[in-house]
Amino acid sequence: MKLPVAIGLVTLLTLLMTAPAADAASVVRRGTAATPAALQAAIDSFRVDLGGVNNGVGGTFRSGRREINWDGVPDSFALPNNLPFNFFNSNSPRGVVFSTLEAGSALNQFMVSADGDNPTTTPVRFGNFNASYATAFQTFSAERLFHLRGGDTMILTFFLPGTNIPASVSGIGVVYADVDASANVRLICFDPDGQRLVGATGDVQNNGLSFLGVFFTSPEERCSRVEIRAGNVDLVGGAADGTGGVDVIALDDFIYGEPRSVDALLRDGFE
Ligand SMILES: [Ca+2]
Ligand SMILES: [Ca+2]
Ligand SMILES: [Ca+2]
Repeated sequence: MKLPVAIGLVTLLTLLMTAPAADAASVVRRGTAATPAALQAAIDSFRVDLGGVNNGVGGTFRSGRREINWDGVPDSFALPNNLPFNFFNSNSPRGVVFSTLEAGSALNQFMVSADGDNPTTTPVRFGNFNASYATAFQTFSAERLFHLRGGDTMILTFFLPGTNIPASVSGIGVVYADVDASANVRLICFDPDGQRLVGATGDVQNNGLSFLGVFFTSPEERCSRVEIRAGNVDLVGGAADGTGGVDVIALDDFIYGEPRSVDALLRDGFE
């Protein structure tokens, strides 16, 4: 009668040894601030977490990071116009492509807020949807913000910049504007096999800025797909923030590790 127990124990040990170590090597960083200047230290610290330098636009590198602050997007791709889903792998290649979870008329549609001297005099900081948004939202980097159309959750997938070769990153951090409830800000990273590696919620800062970042300390854990939640309503609907449980949240700077292909990682021995 002892044999089945022994086999069961061996099976259990085998399962424990082979089961994926969820979140084992992930680190979550959070920060909040009433002003952009007060958030700077958290941003700089995350840049150090990722290591290397900002690799800018195009090319491919063994280390470093990419950043998107939306501020260089031309008026023609900012509100009232849409931002193409592949703008940051085509127009300005930084190895990331956007998609949405929600079906319908706004599927895979994205928008960058208007700047102060745009040709259609569209209000800044999404004030075109509801005048109160321009007060609730401030920028970390002036003067554009970002959000998807028709929903609160979007997906990022990574490629070698300017190509269709799938890639993964060592981590990602996002700046959020006007987080009123922690559950309305969320980052989830999935590995190239579609397995969820880590999920995290953000910190509240009404009318201010919140930072939420995740990165992996093990070079064998890589994030190829990121799910980002920002708010609990459709920004386009114009619902007033703070009334009836409505929490609109805008996105500012994205900071993520250099997108690298599986082949490149194998070649480098996961360096
Ligand atoms: Ca910005
Ligand atoms: Ca608010
Ligand atoms: Ca809000």
